[in-house]
Amino acid sequence: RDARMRWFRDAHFGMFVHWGLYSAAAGEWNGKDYDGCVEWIQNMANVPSAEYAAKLTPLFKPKKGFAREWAKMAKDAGCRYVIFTSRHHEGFALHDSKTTTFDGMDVTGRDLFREIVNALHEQGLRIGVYFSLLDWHHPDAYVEHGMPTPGGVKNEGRDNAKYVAYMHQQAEEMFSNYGPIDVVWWDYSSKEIQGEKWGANALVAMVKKHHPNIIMNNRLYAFDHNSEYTRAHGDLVTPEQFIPETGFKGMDWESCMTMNGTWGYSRSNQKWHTREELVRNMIDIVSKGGNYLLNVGPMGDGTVPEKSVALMKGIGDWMRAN
Ligand code: FUL
Repeated sequence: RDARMRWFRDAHFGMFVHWGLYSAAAGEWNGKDYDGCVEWIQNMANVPSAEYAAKLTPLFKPKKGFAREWAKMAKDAGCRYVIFTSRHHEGFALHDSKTTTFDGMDVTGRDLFREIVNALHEQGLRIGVYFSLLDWHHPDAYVEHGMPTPGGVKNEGRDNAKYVAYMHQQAEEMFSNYGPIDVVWWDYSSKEIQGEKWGANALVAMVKKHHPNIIMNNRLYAFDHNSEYTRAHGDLVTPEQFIPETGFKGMDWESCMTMNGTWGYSRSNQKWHTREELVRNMIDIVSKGGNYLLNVGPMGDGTVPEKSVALMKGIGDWMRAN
């Protein structure tokens, strides 16, 4: 494990990217504004998947070279790795999938996953794939036990095994067709739905077959940072929007945090942290042995908001000066 974790422990700083169809909604649905965490807009506005897809797919128009901009920005800021949302809870997958037409290739005519991976490789960055276990699009995905139900769908008649097979197939496409991948960031399990409900052992075996040295977060088997169960299964504890008092004994960890109040792009959310705050977070995290995974939420066309670009640049300047 030590050898496998070495690059990650030396990395200190990574960039998180939340980008999907929700980016094109920009935090607004039918004139109503949903302030924070707007990658959840389908859920918050309670939109059935068909309506969601019909409205957003025409608005989701990635500009040429968007991924190169991300990669260059991350590199200049001093990041060693980038983790991007290959599919978030909405279920829209960025790659070219044979399992569905709800994917990058069918919607935009481009393999967006490949564009991103290639751009990161060109900059010599390590690559992490965020992969949502939840899926608000697939008609058989589990929605009970406190899991969100956009559109008010019920679990009756849903065949979770069918969904799990589909989800595994999508994961295998991503982990077998795109060259080296360094981190897999599952998201997420609840108390009721975790581990084998996702077919976790087979999923992990598949990923490790393709990438024996991959680093895996703790959200597939559980979400409880302190449980033995979590610790036995993941390489990585993932405190979200906080910095632990003392780190996590015996585990590597990574604090993921936003620059404003949302992961996905919002036109209206302007509650930005200052560069000073972000630099202090970095110092705090790194001094306790963790990594700082700082998020940007590009717009529907892939453009990173100006304010985020400026903050990333500010961190890069600080990194070079220190
Ligand atoms: C959570 C997700 O539900 C959020 O939307 C976001 O992706 C965050 C990093 O993880 O579990």
